[in-house]
Amino acid sequence: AEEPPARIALIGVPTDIGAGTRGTGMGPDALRVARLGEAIAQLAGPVLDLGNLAGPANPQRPRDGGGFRHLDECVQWNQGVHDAVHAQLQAGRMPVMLGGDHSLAIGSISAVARHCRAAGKQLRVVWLDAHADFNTASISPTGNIHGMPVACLCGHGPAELTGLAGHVPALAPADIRQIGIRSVDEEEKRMVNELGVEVFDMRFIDETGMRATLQQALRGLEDPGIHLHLSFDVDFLDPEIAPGTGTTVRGGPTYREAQLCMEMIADTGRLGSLDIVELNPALDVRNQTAGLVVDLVESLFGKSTLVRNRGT
Ligand code: 6HN
Ligand code: MN
Ligand code: MN
Ligand code: MN
Repeated sequence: AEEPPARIALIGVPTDIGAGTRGTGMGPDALRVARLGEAIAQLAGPVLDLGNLAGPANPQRPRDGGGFRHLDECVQWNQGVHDAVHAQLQAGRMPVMLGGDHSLAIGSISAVARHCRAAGKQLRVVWLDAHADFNTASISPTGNIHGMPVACLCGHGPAELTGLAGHVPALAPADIRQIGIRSVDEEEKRMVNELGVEVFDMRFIDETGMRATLQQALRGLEDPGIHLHLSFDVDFLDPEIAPGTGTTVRGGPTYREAQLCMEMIADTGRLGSLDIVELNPALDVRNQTAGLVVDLVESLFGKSTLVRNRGT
């Protein structure tokens, strides 16, 4: 019998252009070595691995006069990501980004936003991260663009990055849910609060529990007209279980909390696109963080720990 056509496409984005610490450029291959594609295929059917996108090398420059590090190179990478993601969505496949640092979410989510607008779908973004990634060049303490993607998507940033979707902003703050947040710069906090992004920070998760947090964050996803994009920054996880990333922050979700989070997202049935970002093999221990990510992605694609189906 002939193989059914692939409904899922892996896109490698081997760059650390937006990060302060080098090494996320090796993320895509570390995920392949940990057998990400095979794991997804077991659960969700044939997967097409498109290999790695190409883009400029990391020149390791300091901040420019505008406050950015590597803006031109970051724009080039994101144009490539945008085009690749848009093409896969048009072909009816779910794009899965193998990052790469988190700046690539500007390219991927702008493409998803453009696709949703044309298809009459409503976009919802769930952002799993220790950080809010809501800096602009003028308030960023580092100039690293991986700390700026959410601001860019909401229209706050340079035109080359805010305009990729063809409409500005690509994303309304009301369409974002951030979960796991525990490190936000002072000025960045003001931005997040002024724009009214829904943030389920670690204090909220501690006090409310992961289950009730996710129930709130995923509210409204029953509507079949919704496309859910998940942007999964590996530093969301507690560094005790996920050392292989550059900007670790203590006090993150445990293994089981993260797994429940993925299981509940899987239960919505709305996942339409995915970024896996900030995995840094140069900081990892025997590829264990990559292995953990594959494990969590299995839950995201429906691998269940339920012994008996309780009909939710
Ligand atoms: N990430 N808020 C810090 C900055 O440099 O803007 C850290 C950003 C980390 C970004 O992990 O995707
Ligand atoms: Mn991030
Ligand atoms: Mn982060
Ligand atoms: Mn990070």
